[in-house]
Amino acid sequence: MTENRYVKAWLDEVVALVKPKQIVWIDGSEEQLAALRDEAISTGEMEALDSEKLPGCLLHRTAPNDVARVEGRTYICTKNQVDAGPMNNWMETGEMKKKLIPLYDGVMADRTMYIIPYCMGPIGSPFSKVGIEVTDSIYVVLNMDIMTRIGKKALEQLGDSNDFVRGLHSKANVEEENRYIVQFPEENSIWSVNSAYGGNVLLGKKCFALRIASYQGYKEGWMAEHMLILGIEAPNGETSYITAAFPSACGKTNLAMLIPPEVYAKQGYKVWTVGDDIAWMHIGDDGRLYAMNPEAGFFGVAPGTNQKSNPNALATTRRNTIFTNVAKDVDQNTVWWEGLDKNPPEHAVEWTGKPVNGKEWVAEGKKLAHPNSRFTAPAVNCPCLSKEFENPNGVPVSAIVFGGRRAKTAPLVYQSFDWAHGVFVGSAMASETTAAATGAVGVVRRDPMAMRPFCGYNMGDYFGHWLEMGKKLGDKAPKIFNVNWFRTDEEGHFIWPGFGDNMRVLMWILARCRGEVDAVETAIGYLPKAEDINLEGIDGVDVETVRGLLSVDSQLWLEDAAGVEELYAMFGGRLPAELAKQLADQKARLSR
Ligand code: OXD
Ligand code: MN
Repeated sequence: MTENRYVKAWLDEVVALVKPKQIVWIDGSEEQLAALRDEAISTGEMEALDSEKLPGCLLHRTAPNDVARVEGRTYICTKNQVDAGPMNNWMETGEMKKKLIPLYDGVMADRTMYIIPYCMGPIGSPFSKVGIEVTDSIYVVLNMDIMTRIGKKALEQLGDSNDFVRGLHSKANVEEENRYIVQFPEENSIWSVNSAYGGNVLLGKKCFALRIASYQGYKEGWMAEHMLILGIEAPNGETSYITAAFPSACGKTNLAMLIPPEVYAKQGYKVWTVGDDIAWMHIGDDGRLYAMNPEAGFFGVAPGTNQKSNPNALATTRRNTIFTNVAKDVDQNTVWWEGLDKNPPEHAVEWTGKPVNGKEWVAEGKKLAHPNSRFTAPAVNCPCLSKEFENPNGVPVSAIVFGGRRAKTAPLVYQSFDWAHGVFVGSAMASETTAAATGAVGVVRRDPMAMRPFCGYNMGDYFGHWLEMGKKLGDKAPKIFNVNWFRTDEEGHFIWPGFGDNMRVLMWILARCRGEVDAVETAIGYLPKAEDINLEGIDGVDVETVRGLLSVDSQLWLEDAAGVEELYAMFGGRLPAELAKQLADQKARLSR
């Protein structure tokens, strides 16, 4: 399908290693994809769902040992360990290849090898980048079709260039003890083996668009971030864009697709989604920062998605969607997950494939869907998709928002003093862990810029890159904020209602960007006056509640600063001096 000599030479090496029974190039045609869907259904790899209620939708179950990203087995391999940094697992490039080659040797001898050319970002954009993923999984092909732009058009975008990411995936025997997700940023390549779960195997997503791309951005002067992108259109038709970084499963998809509360809807405000997970950001010709979503679909967490929390996401999943590890409603031939509604199907198949009485199962406190079960849905299905989604230049960013799940410390919202302080705020991010990765849930861990599992190089250098970008942007830099929707009361209940009401906070953020509202200067940054958060029509929250949500406890913040100090100590000489100074200044302000 291509005459590109770099592609051909690499594929020759791959074929010699995996020794496939058969090779199939994915051209992106609907005929080919339809045939693959039929094949997956006929082998039982996928199940077709009700053609009226969920047309074009499929259900897939992964091995029960393979349901989330495996951070412990994810590596950044470089020549020198210091270039991967202290927050990544590392092995020297050659050593890792020696370990992995036997796992790939002949692994496709009785399988078809699919070659998927794909493009991250709109076809024709100068900021898009091409990857080629080799895989032995039809599930991967069909997911990549939704999540990226695949086939001939991606090869055309590549032309005869050598600038493509080489991705080699084999599900092999899905053995946990031999599972490796390995990035070689210095070689533009990714090797993934013994997994068949989304984030480990859809190599365009976390592996390329964050880990490899963050390194490319460092080298080339742009940024790859774990951020949603949304636009708020004012009644006068002007749209302002916000990007926001939150750790996995902290509601990025919900925020990106929020429904404006009545108070704004009736005035004519609209919210548009550009992306829900990843932003590639470049400095535009006018000196502003522009964000583009490199993906073409949403790989969202299913549990908790419902008509109230995120009607746009739910609508997006009603067609041509792949569901992974959710429960099946046998009578309807549809899907169900915790939080979809209060009515689990009686006649159900739970996520590992066992037929059960769903009502009894749930009543016994057991999960019908896996907590990290997912939908893979095409962006074009989304009712609030921005008309700028395919804009080759992306959208201009007014504000960058950081946020995590913090029961106590962080207030509802605050603004950094300036860009460098904003980089400090992002670097100090922490959050309680979720089910998106294997390991304990609910433990506070530091997750700078929500990039801890996704930064493809030394995070000290990454902080330095952020500071450099700020210098280049100068007074055109977006303003930087921090939010926390997750403060809890004494009984552990969330105080802020979240979801659509988060727009009230975003409106304060945009008013700050336009210089329309003043703020209170505190030790940690600029906080809103409680009465400047619009509460018209909100349920159960008054100005006193907001005052509580905005309180800053210096003692807790000093304890938090000790956590930041520990984090910074990990980077040694690679920590930018500016950040050490920011931390010292913040501690001094808190102790005053
Ligand atoms: C995701 C994640 O799948 O962050 O987006 O885990
Ligand atoms: Mn994510």
